[in-house]
Amino acid sequence: FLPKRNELGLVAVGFSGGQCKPGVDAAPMALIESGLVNQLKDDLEYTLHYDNQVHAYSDLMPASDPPHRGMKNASAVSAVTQKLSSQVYEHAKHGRFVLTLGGDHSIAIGTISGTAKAMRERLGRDMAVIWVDAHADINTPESSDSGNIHGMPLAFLTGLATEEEDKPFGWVKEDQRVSVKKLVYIGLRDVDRGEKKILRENGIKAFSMHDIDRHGIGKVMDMALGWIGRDTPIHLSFDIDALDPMWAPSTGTAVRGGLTLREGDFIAECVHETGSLVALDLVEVNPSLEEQGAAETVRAGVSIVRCALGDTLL
Ligand code: B3U
Ligand code: MN
Ligand code: MN
Repeated sequence: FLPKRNELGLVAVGFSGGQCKPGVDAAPMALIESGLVNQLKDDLEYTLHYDNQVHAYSDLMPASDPPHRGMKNASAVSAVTQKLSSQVYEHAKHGRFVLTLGGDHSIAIGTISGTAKAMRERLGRDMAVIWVDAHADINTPESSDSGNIHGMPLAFLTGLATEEEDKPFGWVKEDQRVSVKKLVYIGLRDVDRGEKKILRENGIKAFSMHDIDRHGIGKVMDMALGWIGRDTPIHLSFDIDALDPMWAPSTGTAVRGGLTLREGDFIAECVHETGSLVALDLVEVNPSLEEQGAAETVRAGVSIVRCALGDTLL
């Protein structure tokens, strides 16, 4: 069920409406300008399917976007993720590996719904999600204190939060969802109280920074991949704030005590080695924050993507 060897679909998403800080929309261009796309073509020998544009989806922006169940920019995030879902689905349906460059983490509502549906259709299998992040991003609109949708994507993707109406997120249907049993977290260290309850009550597998300190990243990856099992397509959603601010300072909600860059790369390498990785999101790089560290944060993002796409040290 592997993606066709070296066929890569790229979607660049310049969208920041899932949170309140401008600048995260500039990340795709910064990543591409730093040479990422050329490296994937030249060093890693991918055949690229890319429409050569950073999507801002301006035509989809609503004239007004009042709060809905406490969610900020609900109509905008809904419209963007629904469109993105079909873009990602198209790539995955053709057997391409799908790389999405964000943007804030709300865009995962689009990417994961797209790949989950394509994997069900192509392989008749439920997809697993590895979510690498300082945060759990599984608040329901009601449990969220911030109202920022980048803290909620997994609630809509797992069906823990639902909507009757098509808008904002009722369009995410059963065949586009992932099971809570097939979700694995790595790197957590800033989880809201309501989210801890959600993780506990649903038996969701999570490896926090404490677990990484205790077992080491090697053992944690063995356990994470063991939980998912073989021959299960995997979507890796990588929030750059999983890395310690020492390596990735330019991100909206940096939290100290995170992964080293090498640990982040190792996670990506291990997931690549399974041969089951079908898609990668890289999100929350914000080059306008901590300007001193912007270049370094972009470099860290490039490194993670290269590792997930098969770059090796030797
Ligand atoms: N859990 C908080 C904070 C947060 C989530 N994701 C990020 N920050 N990047 C929230 O707003 O839901
Ligand atoms: Mn996140
Ligand atoms: Mn985060």
